[in-house]
Amino acid sequence: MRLEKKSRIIFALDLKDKEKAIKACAEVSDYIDAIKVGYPFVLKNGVNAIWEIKEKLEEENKSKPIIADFKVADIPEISRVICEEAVNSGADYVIVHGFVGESVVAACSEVAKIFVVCDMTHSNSEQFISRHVLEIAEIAKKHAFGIVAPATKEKIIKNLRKIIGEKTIISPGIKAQGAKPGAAINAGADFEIIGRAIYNARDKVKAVKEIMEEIKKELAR
Ligand code: BMP
Repeated sequence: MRLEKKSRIIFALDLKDKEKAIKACAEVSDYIDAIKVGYPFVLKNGVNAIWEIKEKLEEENKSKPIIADFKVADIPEISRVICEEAVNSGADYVIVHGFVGESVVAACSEVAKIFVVCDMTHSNSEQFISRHVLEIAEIAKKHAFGIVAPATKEKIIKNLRKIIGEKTIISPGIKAQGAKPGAAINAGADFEIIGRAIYNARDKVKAVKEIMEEIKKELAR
């Protein structure tokens, strides 16, 4: 399923409780462009639970692309198998680490549409991955559908956009990690990945609608 730019919000689903997670997806699905499913959900409920999200959304005519956030970082042969299994489990896209090198990224890209993590949002990312962000982006440019870039580092997003051209940039770090909704898009990202600020809200629809407004205002600045 294709990733289309509408609200430009990707819902980061890191809830462990399956019923709550699936309900949250159904509730906000009219206001999001994709769902990024992370380890907390998959390790708790099994990878086949991704199909349950898909089925629920299909039933309600609200299907969205699924991004499996497995941050794949194994040797090429095993990374390829992980990506294949993610696709067999219903993922439309798979997130892969770039720091492990080009052979891993290339192997994954043969079996899945991948996003490559080029840098990370947490401050300690400076210790290792951030030092190689531009080199990782060069690898992603050759093999990936897109990249993951930190909304907490707008200058890095600007630089990454120059390297990767038209490829898709998805950016986490909004609200709960300090970045303002819309700031990453203004810096060159295509989508903003948002989890806790939506799924921890008592009224999730209200929360996502407010974020949409904040993004609109930021983009109009
Ligand atoms: P939240 O909006 O709750 O902070 O969630 C952010 C999501 O993005 C989480 O699923 C996290 O695993 C992911 N993420 C991140 O926060 N920083 C990164 O550098 C890379 C990520 O994938």
